Amino acid sequence: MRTAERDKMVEDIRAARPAGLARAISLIEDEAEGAGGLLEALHPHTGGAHVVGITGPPGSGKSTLTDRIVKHLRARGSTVGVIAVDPTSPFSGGALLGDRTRMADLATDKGVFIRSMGTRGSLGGLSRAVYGTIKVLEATEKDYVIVETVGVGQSEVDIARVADTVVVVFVPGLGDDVQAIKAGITEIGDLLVVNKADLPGASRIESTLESTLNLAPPRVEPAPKILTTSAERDEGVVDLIDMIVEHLALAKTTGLLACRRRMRAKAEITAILTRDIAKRTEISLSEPGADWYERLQDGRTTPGALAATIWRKLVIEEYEGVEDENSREASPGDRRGEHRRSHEDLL
Ligand SMILES: Nc1nc2c(ncn2[C@@H]2O[C@H](COP(=O)(O)OP(=O)(O)OP(=O)(O)O)[C@@H](O)[C@H]2O)c(=O)[nH]1
Ligand SMILES: [Mg+2]
Repeated sequence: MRTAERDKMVEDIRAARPAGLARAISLIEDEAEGAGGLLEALHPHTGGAHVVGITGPPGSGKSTLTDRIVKHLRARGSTVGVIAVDPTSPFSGGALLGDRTRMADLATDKGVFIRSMGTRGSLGGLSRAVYGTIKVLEATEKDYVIVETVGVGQSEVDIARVADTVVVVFVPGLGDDVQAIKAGITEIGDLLVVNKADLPGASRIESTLESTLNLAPPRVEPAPKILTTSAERDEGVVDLIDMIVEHLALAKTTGLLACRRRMRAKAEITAILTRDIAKRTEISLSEPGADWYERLQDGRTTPGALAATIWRKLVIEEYEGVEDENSREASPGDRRGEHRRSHEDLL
């Protein structure tokens, strides 16, 4: 991607132009050429949003709750970005019809941007796309970025890595005990919401959560808070928002926020490296005529020696010309992007 093209994209994002935003997010999702450079260019404009993760079992009312939260936040004059992640969907780019329809009345509001995302490839790919999309939305100066993920195993943990505040949604009637304890969910949540409080069984799950928390080993972070909502009836939602705001304020003073942000940055750096190493390994080992397996078989090389060769190639071809932080100049250029292009020319 040329510098002028990238600058235009950054400008579109900064001005929150929906078409520009959608294009930038697609670029990031596809890990297309120029995506790395764009993220580098956006980096100085990030960090200003309160990132809220909302996770919980399928059908627990996360989207309904998010919709309500967005409306209340808009009424308060705040701007909001929403990333709805559906790990079961192979589609992306807003293909989740249910979420779209539900939030249709928000679609014309310029202070809101909603994006649905499927996983496509690996879970690692998903979190990379989510980090990138959060950055894009932060660069539009959204006050809040809400990341909604279905709680199926790893995604709950992943969300904890990206969010400043994690809301875990529970519902009556889904096998209360299993639900509460599963995946140590009470360990990752800052706020535990029992939604569908209009249905029978809500108070039972509330007390199950309380006793689970009482039995849980003490943690460094403040103990999660429990509250009930009925997203459908818009009950308890304002209290939830107040608690989300309160959580951030407390996290700022206690250093928890810095800790979460540090974790997010660390995961992002790891994701960049993991992707590049995997890519370089794939390229090296599938080169036409590559005889590494034969050499391995007859003892001329070892897996460790092959790994070292791949590592050197990575450093020379992928990162050559990318300044490390010691020699980096003040202006963040598109060296990564430029480099990627020359790297691709080599292939
Ligand atoms: N009775 C009741 N139903 C609710 C409430 N909140 C949501 N629902 C209903 O529960 C169903 C699922 O709601 P969603 O908001 O789509 O749930 P979700 O967690 O986003 O679902 P997935 O994204 O598919 O995991 C819908 O039919 C909602 O109308 C609530 O507070 N009470
Ligand atoms: Mg949903």
